[in-house]
Order: sequence, then C-alpha cells, then structure tokens
Amino acid sequence: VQRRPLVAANWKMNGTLATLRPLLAEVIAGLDDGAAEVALCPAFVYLAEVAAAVADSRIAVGAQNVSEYTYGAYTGEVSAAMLKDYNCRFVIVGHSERRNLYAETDAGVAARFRAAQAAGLTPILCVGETLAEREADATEAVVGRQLNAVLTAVDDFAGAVVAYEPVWAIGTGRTASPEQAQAVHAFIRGQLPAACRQQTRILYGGSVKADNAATLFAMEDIDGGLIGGASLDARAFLDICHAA
Ligand code: G2H
Repeated sequence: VQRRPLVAANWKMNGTLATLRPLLAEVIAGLDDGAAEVALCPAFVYLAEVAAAVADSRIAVGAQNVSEYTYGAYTGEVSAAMLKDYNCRFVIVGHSERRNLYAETDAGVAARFRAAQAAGLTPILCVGETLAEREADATEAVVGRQLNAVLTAVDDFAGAVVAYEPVWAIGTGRTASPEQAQAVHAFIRGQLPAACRQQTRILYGGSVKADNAATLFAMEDIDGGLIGGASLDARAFLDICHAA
C-alpha cells in the first residue's frame, strides 16, 4: 500500500504575527511540489491568517486542539465546527503537552477525537511513552492503552492519522533512533483495525530536524512527521518536507 507522507508543523504557543508572517511567506514560497502532504498547525488565533495565506497553495491547515463538546458554556474552548469555519483539515488531539500539562485523560482524548471526526476534521492522534515508562519496558503497554482508548470509542478509524511522539524526545534534542521509532510504529500498526491498518498514516514526532528526517522517514512504517521546534525555521521545515 502506498501511503502519502504527511509533514505537519506544530507551532505550539510560539511567535507573534511579526515572526509568523515571514515564516509563513517563506514556507509557501519555498515548498516544492513534492509528494508529501504538508500542514501547518498554528495557535487558534492565527488560523484565519494562515488559512487565507495558504489558500492558493497545496498547504493544509490544522489546529492544535479541539473541544470535546459541540457547543455551549465552555469558556475558552474552541469547537470542531469553529475549526471547520476556518478551513481546518487537521486537528492534533492528545498531544503529550495537553495530556501532561493540562491533564487530558485517555477518555477526554477519545472524546476530542470523536468531536473532530464528527465535524469532518482529520484527527492526528498523539501517543507516546515517558522516559520512565520506556525504562520500565512499558512502551507498548502505554502506547497500546492510549490507542485503545480511542479505538474502542469510535465506530471507524479510517482516515485518521496517528503520531508517535515519545515524550522523552519532545523538545529535548534526543530523537528516537529510526530503529526505535520503527519498532513502535510497527507495533501501533499492528493494533489498528485490519480494515484500515495499511492505509493509516503513522507520523513520528520528537526533535525531528532537517538532518535526521530522511532516515526516520525511510523506515517502513514511518509516514512523515509532526514537527515542533524545527517548524519555526522555514529552511529547516522545508528541508523536512522535501525529505518526506
Ligand atoms: C513533539 C514535536 C511536535 P519537537 O511535540 O509535536 O515537537 O519537534 O519540538 O520535539
């Protein structure tokens, strides 16, 4: 099965218009018409700006989070329908920073995933173990639990994207080796429903840089990346997109 690679930038809570506008312009201008799908995930307040800027390009837009509720008295939250209004195609759900800093649970992540799907957004479901969990040989147990919480809550997983992001590699400069990542990606693929197992894209995230992207993306079950720090540098991000 040919899976189209996806490279998604997760800008997190970085920059302001003063820095993001030039970054955006450089990414749009520098992107070749290669095979990989490319998405930018800015903070909510910049979705309109980014969506307008990429409208005539092949770049898609994604959000970094979504409410599990459809609408109502949830101050500070943003619904999936609101993201659709701004032409979002993707939404990251269950990023480890959401799980660890904002106490999102497996059940809450599953509810967000369902809300995204119901609105026609493509969820990018993040899973990954901490260093302590890896050292305790619990990587598969943790990743399997995180994945299963969603698989058991949805009718259909087809079309969704998974991102394996070992927490110990996020923003630390410590990347999983291609072999370490591939082993977990193969495990994840094995857990997916047979009907969509081969079609589902599984991205790697965690200190992907211009100089390690190609070897990671060359692994059999690695179908692109979720890029944090390096996506804030246009040249580095473009090199990563072109490596996919
Ligand atoms: C992991 C990744 C993007 P970074 O969080 O989601 O960030 O590339 O900075 O490790």
